[in-house]
Amino acid sequence: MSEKPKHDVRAIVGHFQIAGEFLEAAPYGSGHINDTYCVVFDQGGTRVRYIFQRINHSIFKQPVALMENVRRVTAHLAEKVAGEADASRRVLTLIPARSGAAFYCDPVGNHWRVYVFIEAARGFDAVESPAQALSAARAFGRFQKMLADLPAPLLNDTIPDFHHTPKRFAALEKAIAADTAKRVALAKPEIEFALRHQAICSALLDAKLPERVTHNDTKFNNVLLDDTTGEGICVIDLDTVMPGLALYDFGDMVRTTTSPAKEDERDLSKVTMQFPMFEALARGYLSSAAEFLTPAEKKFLPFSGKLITFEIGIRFLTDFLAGDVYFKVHRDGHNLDRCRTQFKLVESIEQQEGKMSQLVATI
Ligand code: ADP
Ligand code: GN1
Ligand code: MG
Repeated sequence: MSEKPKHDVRAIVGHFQIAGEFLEAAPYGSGHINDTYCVVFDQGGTRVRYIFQRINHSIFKQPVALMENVRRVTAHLAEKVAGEADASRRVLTLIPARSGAAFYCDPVGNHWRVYVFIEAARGFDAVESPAQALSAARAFGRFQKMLADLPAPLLNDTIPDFHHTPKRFAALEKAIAADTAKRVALAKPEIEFALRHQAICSALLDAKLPERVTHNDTKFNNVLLDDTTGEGICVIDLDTVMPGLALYDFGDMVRTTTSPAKEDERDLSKVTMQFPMFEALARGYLSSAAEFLTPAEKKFLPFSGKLITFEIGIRFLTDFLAGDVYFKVHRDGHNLDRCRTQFKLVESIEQQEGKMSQLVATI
């Protein structure tokens, strides 16, 4: 806990219904969007940790509507897991603000929320074994299953057209034309790769698949794995839970949970779609989701991996060209490095897509 907090978290803590004395706060995790802090309290002589988050409101334009989603989703999931062993580690628990609301809005307009810290579990930035892939996919499939009967109304769209790949492509074309940061010349091969793949963008939308409640950001580090059992104990990062396609979630699992390399790896020889990881993902996901998926959804599982990897690749490229305005970056060229790993992975999936489809047909 050495890094200096960007915000005065000490000034925020008193606005939440937390007992005990504030001890310390430090930036936490490796998310690209929100500002996350681990905050420690002394409660009757025991150190108790909480997760404090400042919602990035330049990305999530309606934090109040977002928190309404999070409140409904966490309450629904809590009902589903009630009575199970370890229930309080299986779903995020919001700590209410002193006002009773699910968040606190500070004097400068930042929206803060607090979660119970899920102890004895952790997220990983890169997958290490097929057993981990299986656990993660099973947890995300179960997450979709538990939310299938979320009572009406529909959840709010926290980012409209989040996985509308053709619109993401149009945004890339606009960024190329504008060349705001004068970086187009630095990304010629990547731009050519993107243009060559435009034809795949609309395939999932054209397939007229059913809309469901989906997570939409099923990156491997958005599920916490139990330290002892390895089970995918808790799905986190609920900001983008909203109506979507089941395949957006499976696709992002393939993107983040098949390559041994981190998302920003510079040595592209390390980036590859490992077939045993894909097999574990497909088996894990189908162990929870087979009962509600349609045959068409199942058929598109391998393709969704290629498409979502391509989609996030063009988002990184767009952000690089726009001057790094969306994703947090920690070095020069960070978004371009991330784009390169995505496109390398797309190629690797392309080479194995036939085999991946054959496998899925046997499960
Ligand atoms: P972002 O949207 O920026 O990715 P996340 O909600 O994923 O933010 O949180 C960032 C990191 O904080 C996660 O990757 C995870 O390591 C950690 N984290 C988030 N919520 C919890 C929690 N309730 N318990 C323990 N760790 C958490
Ligand atoms: C962001 O919040 P985080 O870091 O889990 C992004 C995802 C991208 C991902 C790429 C709201 O996810 O869409 O796939 O980075 N979240 C948002 O790593 O844009
Ligand atoms: Mg996250």
